[in-house]
Amino acid sequence: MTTSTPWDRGPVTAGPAWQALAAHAREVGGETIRGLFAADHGRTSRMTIEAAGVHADLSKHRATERTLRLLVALAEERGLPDRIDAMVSGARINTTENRSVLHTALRAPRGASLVVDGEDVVEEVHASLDRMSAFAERVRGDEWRGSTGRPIRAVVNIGIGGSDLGPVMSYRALRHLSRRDMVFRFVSNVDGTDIAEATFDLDPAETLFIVSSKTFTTQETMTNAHTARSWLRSGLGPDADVAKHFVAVSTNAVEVEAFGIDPAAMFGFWEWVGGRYSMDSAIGLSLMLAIGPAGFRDLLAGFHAMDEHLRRTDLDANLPVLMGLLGVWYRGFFGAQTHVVLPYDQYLERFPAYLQQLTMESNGKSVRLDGGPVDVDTSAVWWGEPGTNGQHSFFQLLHQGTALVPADFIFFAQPVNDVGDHHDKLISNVLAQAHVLAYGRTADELRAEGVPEHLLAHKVMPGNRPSTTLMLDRLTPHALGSLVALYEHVVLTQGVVWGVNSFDQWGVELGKVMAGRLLPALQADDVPDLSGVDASTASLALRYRALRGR
Ligand code: G6Q
Repeated sequence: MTTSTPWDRGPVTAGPAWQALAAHAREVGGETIRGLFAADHGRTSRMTIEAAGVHADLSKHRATERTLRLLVALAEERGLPDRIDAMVSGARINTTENRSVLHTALRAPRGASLVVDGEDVVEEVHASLDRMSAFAERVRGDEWRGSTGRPIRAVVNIGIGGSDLGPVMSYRALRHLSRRDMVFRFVSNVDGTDIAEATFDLDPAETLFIVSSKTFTTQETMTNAHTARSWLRSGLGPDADVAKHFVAVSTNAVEVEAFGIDPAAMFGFWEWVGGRYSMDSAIGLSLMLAIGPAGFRDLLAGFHAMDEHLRRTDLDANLPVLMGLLGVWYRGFFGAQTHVVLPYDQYLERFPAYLQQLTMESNGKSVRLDGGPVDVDTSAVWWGEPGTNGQHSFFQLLHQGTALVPADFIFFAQPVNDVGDHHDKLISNVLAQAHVLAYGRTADELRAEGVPEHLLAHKVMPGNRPSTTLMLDRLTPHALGSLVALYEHVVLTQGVVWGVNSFDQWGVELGKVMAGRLLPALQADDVPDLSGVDASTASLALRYRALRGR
């Protein structure tokens, strides 16, 4: 049964915009990127957009200006402008959880105001930022000390999913700005190896744990938090004041207190911040400890600049909207199953992993807002690795494989580490890859280069493989904020077109319930209760028990 919401637009293929795109795709399907450049010398300047410090070249796409116009018409038909307004003004667009979606309020400037349910959320955000900043200054200034009086030199964030990926990605991205006399670690996996390796060389007297969990009930995080407490007690002695080594980031004060963390050492946020949209809330406390409050505010300013671009720019010049729509184009009309993100910057090593959650947990859906089935393919599988490493592994498939994989190249003009001519070499590689993907190499060109006939077929590079190039000046907190917000809004755009709720994640629940049922069966002293479990799973569970001597 379907239930209507104010934002339902029904099946996307039923509208004229999708039909127009389908006809257009048949017309331009045979065009090549080479051909498009040859026919239009002004293409690059017209298909390049500046947005919040991001210089984006969209000209290496299998798209004409008419394609973009038709895609924009689709976004309009699906109600994207209304949904952007609804989101930023606090409407409950996360309909299945009856929640507002207000991550844009997390980076609204001080003095702005947004009243939702009688509360000025921007005021609350800044009050929270002020508390975080004061705490960060105390730790960084050696005022907050451990139970033995020693200053904090190691910070360990314990969290998972949205409470881990943002903190670890952003710390790795900005670690050149971090306190180099402190170490920062991130523990997420319930596999004991994660916390064991994160703590093995740390001194408990100098270690602060941040338990980051919106719900404060997540199995992995609570298990790791309890283990961290035992590790502290065994290192510092049973009478140590472990409270000096723990703070919490959560929306659940009751559970935080039940764990034994003083609510005064809890940094709150709000139910309208989704986990994968939370790195700029108090969930970013570990990053603030690393780079300082001023750096964190610069990050927020970068997010806000991209939010402003989204809100104030016409759809046909709106970078996140156009990038999102190009993704819809390849997914809907070219059968592209995956999308690769290739940062040519070692500091962005976890950026693809961060985007995997943002994109796939948001839009990996097959049901529309009204409960009806989606009628087109939704989220691509997102993946990626920093360049140039990927060039020596999976780029072969990008260049000559049978799959069409749209790519995003990301790089910074200024190196953080200006070592010899490394940076020029790095940038020559990123430019070369995007060019070669687009243009390829024909048999005639290879012949002219003297390639023998028997190798021609093997060496032909088909080209015509689309990419976006994103160039930024320098990897600052501001630049990182703009980039993350860019992709948040790409996700929003795609979710609105496909008609799904990008802000829930019901698909992750059943596995948690099942693990909760299996755990007692794995641990039972006597005959395990495996009723209701399939034969294969039961057999594996019994074999596991036998190998563990149970
Ligand atoms: C993100 C998801 C999910 C969540 C984790 C951790 O959007 O909801 O990844 O962040 O499951 O949840 P807690 O923060 O509640 O521990």
